[in-house]
Order: sequence, then structure tokens, then C-alpha cells
Amino acid sequence: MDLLYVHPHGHLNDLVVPAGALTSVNAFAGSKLGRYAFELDDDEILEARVVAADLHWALGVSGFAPLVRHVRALRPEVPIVVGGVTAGHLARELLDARLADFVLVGDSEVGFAALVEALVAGRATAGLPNVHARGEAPVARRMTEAEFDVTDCLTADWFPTYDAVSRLDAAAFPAGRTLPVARGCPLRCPDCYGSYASTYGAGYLVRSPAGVVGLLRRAAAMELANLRLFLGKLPAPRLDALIDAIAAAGPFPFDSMLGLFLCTPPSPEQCARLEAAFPGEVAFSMVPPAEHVPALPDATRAHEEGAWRTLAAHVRASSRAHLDAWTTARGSAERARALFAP
Ligand code: B12
Ligand code: SF4
Repeated sequence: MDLLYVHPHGHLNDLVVPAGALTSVNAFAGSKLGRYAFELDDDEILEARVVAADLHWALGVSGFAPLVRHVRALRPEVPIVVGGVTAGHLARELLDARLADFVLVGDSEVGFAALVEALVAGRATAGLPNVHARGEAPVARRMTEAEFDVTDCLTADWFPTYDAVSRLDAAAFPAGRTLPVARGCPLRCPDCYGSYASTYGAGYLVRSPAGVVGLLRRAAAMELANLRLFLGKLPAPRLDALIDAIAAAGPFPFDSMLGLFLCTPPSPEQCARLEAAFPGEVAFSMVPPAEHVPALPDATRAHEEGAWRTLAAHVRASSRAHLDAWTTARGSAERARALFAP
């Protein structure tokens, strides 16, 4: 086996695997196996030519560190590659503490595939994009939208337990696939981290409408459940084009609720088209405009709040649409309730 990917324990729901881990491992074409830490067998570590793990949610560190120490004790020579949001922030610390030999920072798929290919072939690894290693100067590069468009967040036949449990329901944090429509966001609200602009390089990437439709068709054919789309705060013209494409290609026969993380208010007419495209229920999750960072100009904020109020009225009358606000600041839940109130 060329690549063994392990998802460590320590999370609120350990069954949830980062979307970026699936897209990164799928970018590597060689032989691969995915395991949760709880089902990992030492023989699998002994067979792997490269071991990868995620340190994505910071709370996973309690399982990540013992996992790496275990792999090191069994296979001191095997290269350990780590990726994820938290790993990206702590790349230097992980390398210095020998908790990783290579850390992917930011856009990971292109660099990860090239790195694992080089390690398996015994080639030099210096200079690969977004790959951090001890004693080497990293090369930062945003992926292009064309490269982002072909990232595969659905295939998981190499990770059989995830493939099975990701179809199950859960009261909180179901393990279903996340389809990243946008990577990053024009804004940088601290509780969301939607923007890579302030951390992993300028700008943000958006998948093409045709690319999203292709993934939705595949997800429906795979009979996946609890799919979520992360859209961030898409500029209105890109949201319009996406909804047009989805409406034209639908309906997509999902049995379960489809989640949309979307901070650009859709119109009631667009909401109705999405309800028609997804005959299961549709749930919008947003962060209220008053919490956006940098703060919106007063007129923009008032305009967006008005649009959310209009959408809330539509959702109240619909039996198949839901609207949630994600709030963490003091008093913000009350403000969100007031925003949605009749
Ligand atoms: C959708 C989402 C979820 C989904 C799950 C999505 C999933 N399966 O990936 C749900 C709703 C389940 C969720 C839950 C939680 N989430 Co969340 N989530 C997000 C959100 C909004 C989008 C993630 C996303 O799809 N990004 C786009 C994809 C493609 O990129 P990515 O996953 O970031 O991965 C990139 C790299 O990190 C890398 N990568 C990731 N893993 C790996 C692994 C390897 C081997 C490699 C090479 C690379 C790699 O690849 C990608 C780039 O190429 C982000 C915020 C944001 N705007 O990004 C928060 C975010 C990631 N979540 C966060 C948190 C805190 C949580 C919770 C702990 C919330 C809570 N307090 O209850 C839970 C934990 C869940 C658990 N496992 O128990 C934080 C993480 C902060 C931190 N450093 O810990 C974020 C940043 C938001 C925030 N600021 O609060 N989340
Ligand atoms: S909360 Fe919304 S607007 Fe703010 S960074 Fe995240 S996706 Fe963007």
C-alpha cells in the first residue's frame, strides 16, 4: 500500500472527516487505505510507504499526538504527512516537535499528490507547493479555480468505514460529505474562518456551476445522505449562475436534508427553485450581516438584513425550507431572532 490515511480520535463526533482530507487523498492516484484511529491495525502501518493524518479541528490534537507517537515507535523511518486547518497554523511547531515530517498549508491537493508520489518513488521533495518540511523554505501557491474545480470530495471507496458511516444520521454533526463550492470567502469573520485571504494567501476559489452540478449528480447516484454545500459569501452574480444551473439540472433525488452554508441572502424565488431541485428538505445556515468582518457599510448591512427578513418570511410559510443563524458573540442570538421575527 502506498498511502495510509488515518483520522485521529478526539473530536465531538470522531466519524466526521475533513472535506479537505477526502479531496487531498483523492488527488493521489496510487494505492491507498483510509482508517479511523479506532480501527487501525499495526500491520497496516507496517505495510504503508507513507502515512498521512489530519489535524483539522484543534480538539483533535488529543488523539493526533498519540497516533503519531505510535506510528513513530513502530516505523521510525516512514514519512508522516499532516494536513488540516490547525496543522496549517501550527506547521513549524509540528515539524519542530517531530509530530510531522511534512505539513500541507492552505490549498493542499496539488502539493499533497505531488509529495506522496515523490515519496513513493524515492524522489526529492523540495519546492513542492504549500508543502512545509524541516529546514526548507516553503513555496506558497494558491491553486487555480480550474484545479479547485476538479477536486473530488465524494469518492471514499478507499476508506470503507467512513463510506458506510457517512450515510448514517446523527443528532449533531452528521458525517455526510461536504461539497466545498467556495474555498474561502471575501470576508474574514473570526468565528467562521471562511477567508483564506488573511491566512493562506490572497483571494478565494469558486467551483464552476457545471462542476457543482456534476458532483450533485454523482452524490445522488451514490445515494449519499446529509450532503452539505459550503458556499461562503458568494458574490450575487456567481450565486445566481449557480442556482440557475442547479435548477436547470435538478431535481436531485436526495432522501435527506441538504445543507447550504451561505452568507449571501438568496431571494424567495431562488429558495423556491432550490426546494424544487432538492425534494428532501433544504436548510440554510448563515452568519448574520451584523457580525461580518470587516464590518459592512451601513447601507449594505441594512440591505442584506432586509433580504434575510424577506427570506425568513418565505421559509416560515414553507414546509421544506429551514433557516439557521450561527452566532457566538454576546447578544447575537437575540439579534438573530429579532432579524428573523415576523
Ligand atoms: C463545513 C464545516 C464543518 C462541518 C464538517 C465539514 C467537513 N466534513 O469537513 C461540520 C458542521 C460537521 C463541522 C463541525 C465542526 N467544526 Co467545522 N467547519 C466547517 C466550515 C464552515 C467549512 C469547512 C470546509 O468545508 N472548508 C473547505 C474545505 C475543502 O477545506 P478544508 O476542509 O478547510 O480543508 C483544507 C485544508 O485544511 C486541507 N486538509 C484538511 N484535512 C486534511 C488532511 C490531509 C491529510 C491533508 C493533506 C490536507 C487536509 O485541505 C483543504 C485545502 O486543500 C469551516 C469554516 C470554513 N469556512 O472553512 C469550519 C471549521 C473548520 N470548523 C471548526 C470547528 C471548531 C468545528 C466544531 C468543533 C464546532 C463546534 N465547536 O462544535 C465541529 C467539530 C466536528 C467534529 N469532527 O467533531 C473550525 C476549526 C477551527 C480549529 N482550528 O479548530 C472552523 C475553521 C470554523 C471556526 N472557526 O469555528 N464543521
Ligand atoms: S461567516 Fe460567512 S461572510 Fe463571514 S467569513 Fe464565513 S462565509 Fe464569509
